[in-house]
Amino acid sequence: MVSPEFSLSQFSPMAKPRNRSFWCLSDSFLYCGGVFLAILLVCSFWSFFTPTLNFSSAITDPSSAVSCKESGFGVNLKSDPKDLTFYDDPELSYSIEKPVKNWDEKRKQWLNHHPSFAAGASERIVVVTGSQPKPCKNPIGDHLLLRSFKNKVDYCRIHGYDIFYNNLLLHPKMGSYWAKLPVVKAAMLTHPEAEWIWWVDSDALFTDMEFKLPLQRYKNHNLVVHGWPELIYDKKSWTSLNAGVFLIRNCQWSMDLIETWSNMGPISKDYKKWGEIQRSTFKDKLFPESDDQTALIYLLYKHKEKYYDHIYLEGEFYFEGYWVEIFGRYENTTEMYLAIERGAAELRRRHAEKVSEQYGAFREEYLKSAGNGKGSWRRPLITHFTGCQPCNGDHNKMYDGESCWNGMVKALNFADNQVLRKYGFIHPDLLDSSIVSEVPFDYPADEGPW
Ligand SMILES: *[C@@H]1O[C@H](CO)[C@@H](O)[C@H](O)[C@H]1NC(C)=O
Ligand SMILES: [Mn+2]
Repeated sequence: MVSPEFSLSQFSPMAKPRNRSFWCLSDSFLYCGGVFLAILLVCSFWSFFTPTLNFSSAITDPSSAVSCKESGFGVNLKSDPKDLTFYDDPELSYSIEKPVKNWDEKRKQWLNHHPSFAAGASERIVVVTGSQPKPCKNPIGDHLLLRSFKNKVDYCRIHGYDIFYNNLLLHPKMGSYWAKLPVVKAAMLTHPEAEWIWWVDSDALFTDMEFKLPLQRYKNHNLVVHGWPELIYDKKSWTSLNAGVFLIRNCQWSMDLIETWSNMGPISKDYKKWGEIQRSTFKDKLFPESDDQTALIYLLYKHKEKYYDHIYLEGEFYFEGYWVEIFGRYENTTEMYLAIERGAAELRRRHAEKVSEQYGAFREEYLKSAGNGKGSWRRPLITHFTGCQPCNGDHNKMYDGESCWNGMVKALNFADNQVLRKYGFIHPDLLDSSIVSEVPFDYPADEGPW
């Protein structure tokens, strides 16, 4: 079968103006987050110098009593008070077939009982990804999936995000491209501490390990996808957005969306009818079955007044990018970044991996002329190997297999180089994964702070 993610057109990036606002939970924690950040800064500062201090006794407000010793990254991993929460409700179900109601209140209540998590909740992201339950048919498929998962783990470690890998069908009927919806819903319930769930397909690879999502830009929206309004409303194309990578806010609006969205899938008695409706609305759709991507486009197209203001169609950078227009540029981008570094000692300076984001921020200064998206020499945040099907190997016939597999290897090594250099090594050849060389120390003494 032709991949439903197969995408020919990734047209000119264009941002849409936005004005209306919709809130779930996010900002109620901002103030609290600020206070907590201050406490945590003090906390880590003090624990460094006076490791024996019992910090909780120094705080008068009991709700903010955080013990440095009991916390991991400032959150208390040991405390789960006896107060009842939604988890104690026998009626609550994780199943895609049972809607969740009043989720905003339930989540808020849980956070009230877990103040160390409430702090910073608005910026917290859990990345969710996965693959099929069985071994891959493609002989190199499992190796590619392993490296693809390592790529995501690397990105998450650098940015302090949690990650969940699913390799089961949580609903037997929700297979292939529909499988993510039950997982995303379950992850929302499992991670009330996270404001966002970031679904990333297994064939999508992070290729800018420093880039951080501009969450501020999405503060009035609940779903972020790579897409273009004119392709939805004028061209009526089933590739007007890509559903292989999306950021979804952990709130009731999203619960409702997932319910409506999955009811166009195989769990619906009208599954067949939805396929026909999709094909008659979006004429370039290649296959008869209803798919998740066209279903989402359909909601935006048919119920614009209901959805458009809440869904951010990110077109300003490669929120995910079509690999065919990207993979020939990795060498050029590498050269351009090296040229920048030759003139900027602060970027070449060796540093701990934990502070990588600071170097990403330094680098922004030099990337102003790089452009964004198609034709840009900026590293693309995500390169998406749509149509390559790395696991089963049934790549779309319009690509030859070699370009798919070589493209993935290049992308993986391109990304790995950004990580590996912090460990002192680098792949000199993007197509040769097994060879590494040591990164020379070239931070000139006369440019250094000493
Ligand atoms: C990389 O490509 C850009 C055009 O996008 C070009 O201006 C630049 O000279 C190229 N750099 C190298 C090192 O090839
Ligand atoms: Mn995909």
